[in-house]
Amino acid sequence: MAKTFAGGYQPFSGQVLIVASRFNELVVDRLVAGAKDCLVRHGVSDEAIDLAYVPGAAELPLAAKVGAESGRYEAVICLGAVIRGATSHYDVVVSNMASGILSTTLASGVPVIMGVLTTDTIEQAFERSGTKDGNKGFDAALAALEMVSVLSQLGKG
Ligand code: INI
Repeated sequence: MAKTFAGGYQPFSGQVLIVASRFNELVVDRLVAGAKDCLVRHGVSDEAIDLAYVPGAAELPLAAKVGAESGRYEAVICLGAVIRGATSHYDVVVSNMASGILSTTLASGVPVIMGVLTTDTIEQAFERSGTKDGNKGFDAALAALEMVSVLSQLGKG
C-alpha cells in the first residue's frame, strides 16, 4: 500500500457554520449544544462557530448551500430532527433533505455534514440527543473535523 490518509481531530483554521432547524427545537437545541461542545473541546474557539436557524429540515440544504458556496466556511454542520410520529410526509422531508445535503457537499467541495435525527418517536430522538444513546450533534461535529483534516491531506486547498 502506497499511502494511507486518515483525518485527525485538530481544530479548524477558519470558520465553521452550524445550520439548525427550529422544528422539534427541544431536541435540536440539544444537538446544537453537543456540536458546540465537541468543537470547543477540540480547540475550536467560540468565535469561529457561526449558527444559522432555518424553519425545518426541508430548509437545511439551501442554507447549507449558501454557506458552503460563500467561501467563508471550512465545514457546514446541518442539525435537525425529523420525527415520523403522525407525519404523513416524513419520507418526503427525509429524502429531500438527505439528497439536498448530498448534492450540496458534492457541488461545493465543502464538507456538509448531515447531523439530522430521523426517528419514529420523540423518545428515540431524545435518546440520540444527549441521553442514553449519545448526542448526534457531537458526532456530526466530530465528522466535520475529520473530513476537513482528511480532505486537506488529499490536497484540498
Ligand atoms: N421538519 C422537521 O425538521 N422535522 C419534522 O419532524 C417535520 N415534520 O414532522 O413535518 C418537519 N416538517 C417541516 C418541514 O421541514 C418544512 O419546514 C416545511 O415543510 C416547510 O417547507
